[in-house]
Amino acid sequence: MAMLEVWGRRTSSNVQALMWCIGELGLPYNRHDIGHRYGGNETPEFLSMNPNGTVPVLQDGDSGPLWETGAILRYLADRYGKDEFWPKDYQRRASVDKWAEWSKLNIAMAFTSPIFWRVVRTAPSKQDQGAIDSAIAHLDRFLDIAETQLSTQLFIAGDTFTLADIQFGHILFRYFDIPITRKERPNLRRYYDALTNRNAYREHVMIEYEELRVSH
Ligand SMILES: N[C@@H](CCC(=O)N[C@@H](CS)C(=O)NCC(=O)O)C(=O)O
Repeated sequence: MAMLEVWGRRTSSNVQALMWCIGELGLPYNRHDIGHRYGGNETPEFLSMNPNGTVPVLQDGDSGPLWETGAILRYLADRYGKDEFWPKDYQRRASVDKWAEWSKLNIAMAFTSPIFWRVVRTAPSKQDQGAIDSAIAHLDRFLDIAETQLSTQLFIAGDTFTLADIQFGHILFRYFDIPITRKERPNLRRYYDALTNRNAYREHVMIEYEELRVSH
């Protein structure tokens, strides 16, 4: 098996989703620090791999470079995932994919810029508490759906750990770590606590983010 090449800093939430997936699948990789304080994502070489200038980018052997985290995760799952992680049966797979897509759009994207950026990556003097509160209310609606889902099953798409858990769970470390108002959700908390016992989650997601903080 070829070594996966990954471009992207470990503090990027999208890189974290990818690295967590790589860790869960037990794949060999070589990661290059790119983006934010490391720069390197606007060079002609990098832009020729990803014209968006964003991380992560993945290259697997002599395949072309891949970007868009959701597409990369599906590629890895198709190629290396076991059936319980990413079912071969197209209907079961679509059911997992439904929750993966839902998580990316309604959980990860509703958390990272609207909440995490406003709380951690904005100077306290410039923070807009009204905007933060509205973003939390928006996310809450979807976390309530997850809470209901997790009240009858162990993971977000069923009783086994799937690709949907990567898309759903990768922002939960930051969600539970930053100083925001959180509704009591015992099933979500139980789910998150279980994630924190997974080695790949601890290694690739539970990463200190002080270097991203804007303090003034
Ligand atoms: N839709 C893209 C978004 C990629 C993205 O915005 N990546 C951020 C990090 S999470 C980035 O490259 N930021 C610029 C930087 O790190 O310098 C994906 O899901 O991969």
